[in-house]
Amino acid sequence: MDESLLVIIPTYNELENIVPLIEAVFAHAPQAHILVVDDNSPDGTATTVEAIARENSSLHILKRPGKQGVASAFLAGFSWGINNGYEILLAMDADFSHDPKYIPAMLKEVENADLVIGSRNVKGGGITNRSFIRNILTKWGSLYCRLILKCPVKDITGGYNMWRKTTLEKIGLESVVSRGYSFQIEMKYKAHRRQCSIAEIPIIFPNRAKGQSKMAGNFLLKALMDVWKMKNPAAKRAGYLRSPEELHSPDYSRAVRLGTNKKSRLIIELLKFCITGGLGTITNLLIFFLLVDFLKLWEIPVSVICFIVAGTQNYFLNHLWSFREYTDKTRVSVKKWLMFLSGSLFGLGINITVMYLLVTNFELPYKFIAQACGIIAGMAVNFIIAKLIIFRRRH
Ligand SMILES: Nc1nc2c(ncn2[C@@H]2O[C@H](COP(=O)(O)OP(=O)(O)OP(=O)(O)O)[C@@H](O)[C@H]2O)c(=O)[nH]1
Ligand SMILES: [Mg+2]
Repeated sequence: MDESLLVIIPTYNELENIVPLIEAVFAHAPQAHILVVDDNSPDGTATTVEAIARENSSLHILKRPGKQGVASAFLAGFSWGINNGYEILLAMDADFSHDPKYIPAMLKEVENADLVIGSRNVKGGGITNRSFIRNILTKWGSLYCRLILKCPVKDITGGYNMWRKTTLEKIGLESVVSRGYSFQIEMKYKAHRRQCSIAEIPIIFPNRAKGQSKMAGNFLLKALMDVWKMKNPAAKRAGYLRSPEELHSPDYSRAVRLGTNKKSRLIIELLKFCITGGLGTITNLLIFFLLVDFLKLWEIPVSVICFIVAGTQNYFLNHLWSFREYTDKTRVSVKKWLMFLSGSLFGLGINITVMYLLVTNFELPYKFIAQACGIIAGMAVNFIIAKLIIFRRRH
């Protein structure tokens, strides 16, 4: 393969990894050029790379003034590579999760493909040293995206990808709006939609050994929501399938920020609210079990205690997590806490009323259906009270 190869590595505080990684890339692909895209890492990653680049003309650095996120770093790297005439562009992380030993195999594969993915989800690939939960999320997350987008890629969230310049041009970098994990999904989905041929080769993906992760946990949750926006016709509304002219209009980025985020934010808040409610229920049951079954205390006052403790936990979790964009994290107000407990009590009232009305007025095959409807109605009322009254957005 004699087409020119550029390896693009975004960095933010990767001082511990970057030098050995550069050496490893050159060891496995001596003909390659490397572009490090650094966002002014406080640990001085850029200074170290610059020192090596002075001695080695195959190493380049793109310095940006501040942290702008990994997706934007890749896009900047791709543009730089295309403008400088590289034919093959390989994106990889700096933390050794993407082992450079796979580069020769990827190069071989890209001879007959428009995009080659270093894949954790094909036979022979996998993840090591990562928590069970993250493994499951990676596998099921990819499957979920595949089903929704009807896109056959098995590792759609992965970031170790070898692109032909022509593939990136077909996608149109200016049309890519996603950030975080969604960026990886959008790029591959667009390649698939533009009829590009996609190959996946197995890679073993170890967790990062050195340095700190910069990926926020909620990026994954956001990515799971974003896939719905990538589909037609929602995609058009959300800006995923805009024409280049529209993308360059001054109102565009604002429209995308406001338009796309509103709905997905509501869904994320609702999900977080439900998770918080579930955790509250567990706390409630645990205390009840300890006090009533172990200590043999009287059920009725214990129920009240359980309600107050679980309600308080819910209030704090919603304050700090579910609605954190609206709340001033340093200020927890007693008034709002009491309002939250009253709201929960009201929700409980709705729950019991709905359940009672259903049981007395309808012939249900199972009574728990009535209770389930009651819970949903109670939760919905609780959520509305929390969102519109207790954690209302402040201007
Ligand atoms: N230029 C630039 N690079 C970034 C930024 N955020 C992360 N990176 C780099 O992007 C790559 C991926 O980031 P990671 O923190 O490893 O994200 P991740 O692989 O999803 O998370 P872990 O599995 O926990 O490591 C690494 O090389 C980071 O240094 C950023 O804002 N700007
Ligand atoms: Mg990583």
